[in-house]
Amino acid sequence: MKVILAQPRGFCAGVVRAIDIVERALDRYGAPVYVRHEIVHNRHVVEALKAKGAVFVDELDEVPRGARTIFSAHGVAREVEAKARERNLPVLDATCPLVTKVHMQGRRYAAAGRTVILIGHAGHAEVEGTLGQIDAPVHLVGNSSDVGALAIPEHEPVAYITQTTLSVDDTREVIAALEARFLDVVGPSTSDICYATQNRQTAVRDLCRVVDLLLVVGAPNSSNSNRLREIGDDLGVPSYLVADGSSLDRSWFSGKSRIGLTAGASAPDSLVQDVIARLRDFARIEVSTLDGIIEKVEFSLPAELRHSPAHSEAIAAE
Ligand code: 0CH
Ligand code: SF4
Repeated sequence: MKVILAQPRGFCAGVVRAIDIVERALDRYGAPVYVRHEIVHNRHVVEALKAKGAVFVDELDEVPRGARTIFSAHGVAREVEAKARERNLPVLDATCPLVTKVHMQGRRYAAAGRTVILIGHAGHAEVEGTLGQIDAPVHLVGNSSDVGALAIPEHEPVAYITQTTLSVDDTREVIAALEARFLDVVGPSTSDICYATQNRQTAVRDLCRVVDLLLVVGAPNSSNSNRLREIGDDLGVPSYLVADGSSLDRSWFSGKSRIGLTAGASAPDSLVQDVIARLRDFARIEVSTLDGIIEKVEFSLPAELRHSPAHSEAIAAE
């Protein structure tokens, strides 16, 4: 079997930064440090950090007063920030700067008198955070049929913002529906879908032209990973979201000779290697990488952590 890897795949700059923040906080302040929500949506990453002394909580009520607390890469609502102040928690914010940019954009549109529409998936952590970062009513739409149901007059000035990890194609359709429904619509030139999401989706599309089965390494609750699997399915390539090598089912590969392999932005490379090792149990394989974009994006760390050693590469390899 040929195994062809997508380029780019795996960790994005926001995930590297978020994991570094937890690692460096542990180094600098010692265990425990508390993390609200999974730092990124990957159980292996969470378990590796837990083993080093991070304590993951769903809500800030579970954090002892005054204890060092980290917000996840997906961002939080303003009421969560307020709760942290009320409980006197020293906070390190691992919200990806590209998510923060969407918060600021939404606030700017609201301040300019526009009704803000967020394109995103109800209940997702990033969407909850973005809805709660704008001090004005925000309307959430998940797809183009939700646009028809919006209780906003057609002449009202509206602006859209988006979740960062959506399908580029689906979002284009929702924006077209908004433009058809409202007379005065503004939004970011393409959308707020981030560079990493777009690049990984383009790479999967290219990969699907040359493979007859697609494996996406990622967690079931990872939005960007799910979108990669859907692209494969939409292109008629049988596609599976797998947590690691143990998720593979030998029967999937019967009659398949070219296996595409990619990973969501929150999936460490060690899990990709684990999948490759498992494939070796099934057949003799030859591994190559399809040409694609080389990413060079890096985000700076909070000032108080800049001088501690970096660790995300170690986590990626664990
Ligand atoms: O793709 P989602 O947003 O579910 O998150 P993830 O899998 O943790 O990947 C990192 C993206 C974080 C926020 O954009
Ligand atoms: Fe940031 Fe994009 Fe990565 Fe999300 S997927 S953490 S927005 S770079």
